[in-house]
Amino acid sequence: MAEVVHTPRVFSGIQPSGGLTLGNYLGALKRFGETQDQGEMPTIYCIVDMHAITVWQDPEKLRHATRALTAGFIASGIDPTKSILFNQSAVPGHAQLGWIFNCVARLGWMQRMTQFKDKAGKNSENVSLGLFAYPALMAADILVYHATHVPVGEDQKQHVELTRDIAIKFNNDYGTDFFPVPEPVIEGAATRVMSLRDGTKKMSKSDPSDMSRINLTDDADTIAKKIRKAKTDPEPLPETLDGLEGRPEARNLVNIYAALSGKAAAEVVAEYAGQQFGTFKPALADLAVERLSPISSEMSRLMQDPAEIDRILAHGAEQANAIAAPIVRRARDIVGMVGA
Ligand code: AQP
Repeated sequence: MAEVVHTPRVFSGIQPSGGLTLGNYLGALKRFGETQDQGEMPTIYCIVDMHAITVWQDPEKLRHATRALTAGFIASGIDPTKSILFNQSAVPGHAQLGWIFNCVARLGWMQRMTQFKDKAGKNSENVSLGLFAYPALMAADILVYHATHVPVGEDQKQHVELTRDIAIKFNNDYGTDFFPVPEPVIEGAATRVMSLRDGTKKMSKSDPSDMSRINLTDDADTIAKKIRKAKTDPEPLPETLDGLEGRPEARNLVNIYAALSGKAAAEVVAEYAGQQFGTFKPALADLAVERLSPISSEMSRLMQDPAEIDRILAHGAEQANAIAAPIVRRARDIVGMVGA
């Protein structure tokens, strides 16, 4: 069979499962905007509300978080006239293809997903079926647009790899090359931003401790306080990156500084070599406030007009659906389903 060359296209999403964190910004949003501005490939960005409800969400809070996340995308540089920006549940193709992929993915594959194990913990009998099936829906999110490039943080690498397995199995099972096999794009100095309280745990919007993360909506004083109280060790900063070996909290703060300043982590370490955290932390706090406060004020401005946010999402959903609908139609046809 001649190999089909798929047109490069970027897709990624974020869950409205809470407020945006510095981890979401550095691992995802900042890079989404840069990819859009490079203009090499069409960019499709999604607020994945169907993923959010895999764990209980208060309906009013979910509505608010969806709009706030949309404001966060725009405030971080995603321009709805350049990228398609919409919420997942407004485009039926995600659920339609998600079901087909539930029937392609194997139970054993899903059981190996570390994020499910982490989120379910000891309570795996009691979590939703949706949480278990999440990665198959994520595969549909990506492949319903024939996306070839998926910018994500390190924590989502395994799910994109599963998407590749699903695309390959679908193509093999049905003797086709209909679906592209997408690549995870994991780049930058902060592909895994860690909790400010525990350098071995990822910074997460659903962490019960607000002190563990910097929220994009935190004001300058809160950002400075969280950085000042961030866990570190008593050693000064080393001369080279090797000196951060076994010092996860110190490494995390250096990575955050590097990602926010656009410098390499090695440069940051060289600049602050021999200095104590009492000097480094205020410098990091100033940098974080400088970078994040314009985003936070733009988010508040946008949130004053929720109807405009809804219009942006509706327009994005229309554009997304125009790409997804023919792909779903063809996938259904390949599988043997009839009808419009
Ligand atoms: N700490 C992080 N460092 C770097 N990247 C991160 N991302 C999330 N946390 C970090 C990236 O942000 C994108 C959106 O993630 P998501 O909302 O879909 O789900 P998540 O990865 O599970 O993020 P959270 O904040 O931890 O959400 P909850 O707490 O609801 O599970 C992805 O590209 C992710 O890699």
